[in-house]
Amino acid sequence: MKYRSSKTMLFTLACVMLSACGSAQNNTAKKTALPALKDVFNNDFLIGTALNARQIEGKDPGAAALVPQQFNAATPENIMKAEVIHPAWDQYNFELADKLVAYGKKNNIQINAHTLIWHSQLPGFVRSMKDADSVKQYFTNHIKTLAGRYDGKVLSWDVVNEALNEDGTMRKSIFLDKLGNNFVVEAFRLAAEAAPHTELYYNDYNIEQPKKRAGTVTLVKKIQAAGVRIDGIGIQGHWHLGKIPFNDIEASINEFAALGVKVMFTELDIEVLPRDFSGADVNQRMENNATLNPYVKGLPDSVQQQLADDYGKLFALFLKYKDKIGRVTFWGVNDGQSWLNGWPVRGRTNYPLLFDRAFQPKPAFFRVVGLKKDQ
Ligand code: 9MR
Repeated sequence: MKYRSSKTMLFTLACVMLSACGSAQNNTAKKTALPALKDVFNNDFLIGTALNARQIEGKDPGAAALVPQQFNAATPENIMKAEVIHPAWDQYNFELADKLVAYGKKNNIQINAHTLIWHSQLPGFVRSMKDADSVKQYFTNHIKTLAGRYDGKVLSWDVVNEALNEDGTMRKSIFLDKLGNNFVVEAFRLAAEAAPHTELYYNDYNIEQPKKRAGTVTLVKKIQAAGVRIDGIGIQGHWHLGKIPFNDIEASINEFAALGVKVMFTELDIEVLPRDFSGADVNQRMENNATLNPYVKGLPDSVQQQLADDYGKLFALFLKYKDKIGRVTFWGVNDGQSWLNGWPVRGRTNYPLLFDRAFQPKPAFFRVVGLKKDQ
């Protein structure tokens, strides 16, 4: 279903926001009137969302209704990270990941599994390892077990997440320390062996920035030179209102695609609150104070419009390069569940996504959908 006229758009917006479509009959009309992102961009790229544990367990009714209507891809926000899915040497918690796979199958939602090898959110037994042999054994078991179990059941894996520093050099981590520079190549080699039917991606934030972009190109070339398969690069896309690096994003799409891999936007959100650094390093934090949390009572219209402008320009760029882009995934279903309410300052009220806290579409949603109007 395509979004056709601005009149219809305004009507839907009014209906949705003022709840003027209150009757049961009109509720059905409201649902069918709202365009679905996955349909609007059907010929362009997959449209994904991150799902938290409650949503995967079916305990979030708003998400249960909205997600299958709007999205055809999903990434588990936390439940497939090592700390959760592999908490002890011989213990795996597959339950929620299995549920997610079943949910995807039932609702025609492709799953991007996140993530096999990441320096962060490691279980205690790994963090305390001292000798290289134990780390190597853990690394091999972890990748083989998870990539093998979900092969053919998930579309893709973020095989390695955030292995680079801002200057493009390799980030310090237990893997770099104990396994050496080649650990990324080895991770992809093991994943490719265990999951021949799954696409394999490198995923990181700020890799559209020139130095980190160059580091990514070097890393991917190294994997390819070793004769190991890599299918895609995920640009996370944690950006800030009014500061989206459009030129760098465009250059990155071209440079990454020239490596013969697909480009994905994997964790998209646009932060509207003040912050004095960019990126998504979960270890970076800022002190809380009232000036850092200005929109507790709601987002001013001017900011709402700027968010719509930024999202509109971003999706226009994505559409320009739709042949090179496989998927665009938002990091969360609605504003209320976004990680940006708790980071880098705890307890803020943030508005980074296309759906508000009541799962209603924001002006940014209509701007994005409107790009395809009459096409
Ligand atoms: O959104 C995730 C949040 O709930 C976790 O507390 C956090 C800490 O690990 O991770 C967040 O997701 C991160 C993702 O896995 C990797 N890129 C940065 C994301 C935002 O921090």
